[in-house]
Parts: sequence; C-alpha cells; structure tokens
Amino acid sequence: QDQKPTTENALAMGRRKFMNTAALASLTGLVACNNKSGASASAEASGSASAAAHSAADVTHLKPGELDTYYGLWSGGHSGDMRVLGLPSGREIHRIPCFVPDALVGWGITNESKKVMGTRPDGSLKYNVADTHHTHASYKDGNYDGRYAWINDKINARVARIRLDYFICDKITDLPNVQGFHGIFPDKADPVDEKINYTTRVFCGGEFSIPLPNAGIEDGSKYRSLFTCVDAESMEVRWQVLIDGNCDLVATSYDGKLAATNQYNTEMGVHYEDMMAAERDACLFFNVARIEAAVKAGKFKTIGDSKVPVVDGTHAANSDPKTALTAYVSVPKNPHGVNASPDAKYFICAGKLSPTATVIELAKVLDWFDGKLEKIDDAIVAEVELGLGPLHTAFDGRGNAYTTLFLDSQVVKWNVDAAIKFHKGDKNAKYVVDRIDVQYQPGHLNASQSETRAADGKYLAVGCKFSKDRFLPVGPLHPENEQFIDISGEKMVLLADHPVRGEPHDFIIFKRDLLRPKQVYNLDDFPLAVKDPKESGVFRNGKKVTVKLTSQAPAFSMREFKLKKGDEVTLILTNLDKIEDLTHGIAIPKYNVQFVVNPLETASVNFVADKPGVFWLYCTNFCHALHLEMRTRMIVEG
Ligand code: CUK
Ligand code: CUA
Ligand code: CA
Repeated sequence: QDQKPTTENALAMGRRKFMNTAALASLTGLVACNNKSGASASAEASGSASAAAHSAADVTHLKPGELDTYYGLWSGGHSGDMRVLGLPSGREIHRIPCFVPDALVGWGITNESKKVMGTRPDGSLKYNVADTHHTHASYKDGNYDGRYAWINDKINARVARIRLDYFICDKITDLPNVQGFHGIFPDKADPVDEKINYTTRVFCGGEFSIPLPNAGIEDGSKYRSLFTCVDAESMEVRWQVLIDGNCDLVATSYDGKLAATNQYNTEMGVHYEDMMAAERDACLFFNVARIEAAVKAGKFKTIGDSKVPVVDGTHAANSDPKTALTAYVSVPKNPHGVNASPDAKYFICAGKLSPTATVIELAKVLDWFDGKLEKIDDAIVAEVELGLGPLHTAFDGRGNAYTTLFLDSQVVKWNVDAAIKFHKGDKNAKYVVDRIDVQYQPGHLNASQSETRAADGKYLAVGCKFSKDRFLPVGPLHPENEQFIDISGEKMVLLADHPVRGEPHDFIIFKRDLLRPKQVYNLDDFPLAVKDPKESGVFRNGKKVTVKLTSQAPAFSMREFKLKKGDEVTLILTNLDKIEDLTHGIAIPKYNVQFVVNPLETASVNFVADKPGVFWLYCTNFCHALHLEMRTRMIVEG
C-alpha cells in the first residue's frame, strides 16, 4: 500500500475511483476482498516497520508492580458491559456490569442491582441483553472531572450512568419512543448560565426511525427519530426533539451551545439501498438554549404514554434561522462519526461511503442561528479526501486529526488547518501527514485526552474489528485487536496489539490522576446495612423471613440458621471488614444465588426456601487462609 504522505498519492489511489463508481450494494464484498489485500500488504511492510516498533514497544511493557499512566473506559458492545483498561499496557483491569447480569459480583442477582437494572412484575429482570457502543465521561472546565461516565444500550434504548468513585453503575434510564439508541455525549457547559462549566445534560441519538407512537405501521415514510436530552444528575429524560432523518453519533461543543448528530439516513429509507440513495446526508445541529426555551414556553407535544416534552426539529418547522431549533448541514453520503476538535472550533464528520472528512466551523453555525450566515452549508470549511471508508476521528492537540479508514485498514493523520487551506483553493497545502496500516478494519479510535481541551497527543488506540491472524487461534470467534500507537512524533509508530473480548466500539483514554477511586464503601450508604454482628439473626413475620448476616474474615456472623419450607426469604449480608481488597462472596447451593460484598458493602437477595435440607452457604471470594472454612449452614426444615 502507498505509504507516501502526499495528497496527490492519496488522490491517485485507484480503489477510490472504484469505490465511487462501483455499485455500493456490493460493499460487503469489497470489505472481504480488501481484508485479504490488507493482510498481505502489511506482511510485506512489517519487515521495515518492526525495528522501530520493537524499541517503542518497551513503553507498553510495564515492569512488575509498575502502574499504568492512563485509564481507558471501553464499551463492551453486545457483551453489554463497560471495561476498564490500563494504558499503555493494555491490561484489562475491571469490567463494570451495567445492562446485563454478571456472575462474578452477582449483578442481576442482588436486589440492589436488580433495582438499578429494572424488573418485571414477577421480579425477573426486564432485559438480559444489551449492546453498548459509546462511553463518555462528565466534564468540568473542558476536562474530565471524575464524577460519572455514561454508556448506551442500543438494543433496548437505555442509558446507564457509571459512578467513577466506585466504578459501579448506579442508574439506568429507558428512553421513551426510541429504537436503536446509538450516539451519546454529555454536554460540557451550560448554554445559558456561564457559571455552569460542567456537565448537566447527556444527549442521546435515536438511530432507527419508528412510527410515533409505535403502532405497527408498514409505510416507512411515516417513521421518525428522536434526539433525547437526559438530566445528568437525576437521569430523568428532560426533552426530546422530533427530527427528519436519523441520528448516528453525537458530539457537543465546549461552550454548551451546540450538540450535533451525524445522519446517514436523511432519505428515511427502510432498506439499505434506500438509505444510500442520496449523494449527501447531514450533520444535524441542535441549538440547546433555544430548545430549552421552547420547552419552558410550552411549545411541545407528547407522544403516546410518555410525558416527555417533544419539540419540533424537522426541516419544515426550522427554516427561519432566527427561530430555528435545528440546522441541517449537508455532508457527503452516509457519514459515520462526528467529533469535536480540542481547540473547540470544529466538528468533523467522516464520510464512510464517501472518502472524505467534512470540517464544520462551530462559530459559523452559531452565525447562521443569529441570521449572520446566509447558507448553513457555508459553515463547511473543508471537505477533503482521506481514503476509503473514513469512520471516526481523534486529535492530538497540535492541530492534527487522526481518522480510521475502515476499508483501507489504515489510520490517516491529517492537519486540520492545511485541509482548510486546501479546501479554500491552496492546492499545495499538504494536509495528509502520515498513514499507518492497522490490523484490520478499524472502527473507533481515540487518542489520550482527545475529547478534552487537554488533548496531549501521546497515544492512540485503534479498535480493529477484525484480528484475523494477530493472535493464537481460538476457534471461529476471534477477539478484536485494540492496537496501540505512539502519536508523539511526526510519524505514527505501532506499539502493540491488545486482544479484547468482543465487541468494543468506542472508548476514552485519560490521565490516571483525574480519578480518585474509593476502595471501601460507606456503611451508612446502605439502608439495609447490618451494622453489628449482634444485629444478625432470623426475623420472622409469618411466611416472610429476613435473614441478617455479616461477614468478617474468616466467618459469617451466624454458624447456622433455620428456615421452614416455603418461607419467603430476604437475605441481607453486610461485609464488616473495612480493609481494602477484602471482599467476601456468598453462594447458596441449589438456590442459584451468588454475589459478593466489598468492604463495608451491603447486598441482599430474595428467594423462596422451597427445597428442604442442609445447604452450605460458603464464601466464594478468596479472603483469608480460612477462606475454605468460611461457611454457614442454612437448614430448611421440611
Ligand atoms: S459505531 Cu461502532 S465503529 Cu456504534 Cu460508534 Cu462506529
Ligand atoms: Cu470470605 Cu472467602
Ligand atoms: Ca444516506
């Protein structure tokens, strides 16, 4: 593959012409054949690249006891969780269950986690599956403040909040009248109150249009999508915007004034060939202050059973810039990804089916809303060719952007100012700085601190959708390859392959000192806490029985307890050990119960004592030299 970093070379790439003229219906075929060429080309290139990669790889190899310098928060895709990676080592340190059950900690088994996840009237979980794509954290002064992260569930249109002090999910909100909730981004400031320079809202894009209300209508032209605003603190849905077209990813401006979503289905097609019929789609901007004012003024409707105010963001209702709530900036064919540059000036949409990236200047979008820019498309300050299948863009804080090229299996580094000059007519402006092969078919990428004003341009991670030959074969299901790249110099240097279990999409990477995680819970945060071993016992109220238990290595507070067959039991366990890392677990054989309690944590489960006999409740989490002896007898009398 051509590695020379010149625009001319990039433009001369023959496959681009093929891409532009070939029937796009054969897109999947093109991916398959490109896979092969990508693999062989990189094998040839690896000889020359390996020497540089070898010495640079030292930074990813931490000595025993050495700590990583960056946190990475990764989405788990249809594993439904959030992952915590340490970087540069690429080690997976933790998984945070949110939407789906987790056997390790008993998420989805304890009453406390079920309350967060949501249950049906019979007490079973509302959902057991999820598909997480995008994870972003809360801001203050343009950088992460370590309070929260949010993650989407595309399948069931839910948004989960993660507390970054304990690395746990504490709230999940269902978005009404939305299917395929995809892009998500918190705001970074308030558009009205300048004193609020931190996150108060989370914006959520609805990707699949549906009948509103959903009444089983076949005529797709009647379907619509909604853009949703969730309150960052209460996690209540604040408002929604009815739009034309759909929402893919979401970005927000640093001043809090604008949110945007890229739209690939402005055609509102229900079949894929209809979704790529138009030459251009859009990046749809939302004027947050005006929407909030419209909601306040009562200019909204509601849909079906939902009480959420829905304002009108369609083309027809927003042609006058002075009152418009939304602005549709045109972007070439089926864009994917919209990303805010760390200098706060631009949003960049990648072309996906077009080999281009579009740079939109935010000041000009605001000018249009103020009636000072004639055509909204005049906010486009660059539209430059990058390569085949551009998807997502990250930044180094030195004016360079890095975009994944899915079909080319590359990351392209390009200079935003040079691209703007080139677009203005300076054909000598060399905007492509470097290209690097990645293995293979990259989706998201992100650089350290890239989504903050403090982008530091040190590292770049690339989520490769196919790992093919990069790891020991483990049967048909391959891991993904989160490749790690040094971007501190002019040329990108590949540092490491990191296998991850499927199927992460997006992730953020930030400096470790932005977080101060807690190691021990606060007893008082749990209303059911059994604060003293002397409080333990079996408390009966007819058939309803509460079992109160505490754990302190190497024993539970009761050596045995008795129940009667048919008892409806609530078992509460408080871990009174307050030492860091001293977690206990409890399992009840044949009752399908297992969960852990961390230091000073309380958790509870409900079950019916329907099986008589002796059941050894035992500690599942290795805690002490007498861990195996740490058990208690549950005696169920028949
Ligand atoms: S999407 Cu997965 S590669 Cu859901 Cu962010 Cu682009
Ligand atoms: Cu307590 Cu093992
Ligand atoms: Ca389209």
